[in-house]
Amino acid sequence: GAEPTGEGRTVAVAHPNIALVKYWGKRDERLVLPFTDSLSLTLDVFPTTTSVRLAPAAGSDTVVMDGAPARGEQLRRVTAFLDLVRERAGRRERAVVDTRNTVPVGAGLASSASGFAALALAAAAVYGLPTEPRALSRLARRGSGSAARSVFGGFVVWHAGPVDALDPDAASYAEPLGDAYIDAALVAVVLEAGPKAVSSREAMRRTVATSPRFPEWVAASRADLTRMRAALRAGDLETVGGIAERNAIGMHAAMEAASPPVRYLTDASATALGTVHELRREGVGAWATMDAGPNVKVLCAAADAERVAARMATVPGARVVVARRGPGATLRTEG
Ligand code: 2P0
Repeated sequence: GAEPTGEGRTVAVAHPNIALVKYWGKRDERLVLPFTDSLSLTLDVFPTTTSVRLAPAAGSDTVVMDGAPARGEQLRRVTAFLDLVRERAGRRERAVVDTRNTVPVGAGLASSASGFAALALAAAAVYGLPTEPRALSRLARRGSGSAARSVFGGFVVWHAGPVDALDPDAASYAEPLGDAYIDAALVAVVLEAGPKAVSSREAMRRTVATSPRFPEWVAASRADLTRMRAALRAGDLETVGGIAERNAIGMHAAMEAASPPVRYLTDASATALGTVHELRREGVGAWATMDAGPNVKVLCAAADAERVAARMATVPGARVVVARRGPGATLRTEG
């Protein structure tokens, strides 16, 4: 484990990631095991900074999120995660967690990915669990699936692991792609910063249980992953972008076919998508991806980022943020 910093606090920083081949649907809810492998890019914007310190005299955990006490489902998820860490570490002390996001929580900009990656690292360090990246990725996965990927920087693949694995928990982890030869940017088009109506957890559950399009989504996703890995190796941004855009549309089609339907995309999202298509018609390499919210992220070459951002800023109500390849989760040494 790492040395605690400051007043017995350990501080970790992690960044969000955006999937180019999406994770949508769990085959095991308790262990957070997905149906499919997914592939993402960790960003250099919107970090989450989380400090954890032990509170041996306390009877319960204290969780502060962006300066206010966490409650309800958020508090329950953090406490459940800390219970798992304590169980593995054979420890009983409660903790004080203070977490600060720089992105609106619950708005489809992956705050749970950066959040649980940072919490996993800080908590593992404080309670004396291994902080080696693969173990950390597996641990972060239990907090939130996409957090398994934010442990690493750059392009990352999260393995679902074989369905018949003897130890499925050990077989599902993320790792960085050492052979992705693309200098990409992601232009985040923030259309709405409010919390979402349906959590991605619930939306996934509903899609798996009721969408007749879920099986075709799983099959398409497998093919997308194989082809995308080859395109990343070949440095072929056009193929990467085309796969990413179709993969995202396929995920949204699967959830819109659920009952009741899950619809995250709005008229503003459609307008932003139209602008991306316009850019392509003009010969600019730009491809859209959308997650569990109305915001649109535009993949392009790093060299085109400012041009793409300027055009996306013409979408009414849009706030645009340019992101590039970001780092994995790190412990911050203070002072
Ligand atoms: C992804 N998303 O691959 C997909 C695409 C949103 C759309 O992972 O239930 O917060 O905590 O495992 O990771 C968002 O869901 O879900 C997500 P849980 P998570 O990025």
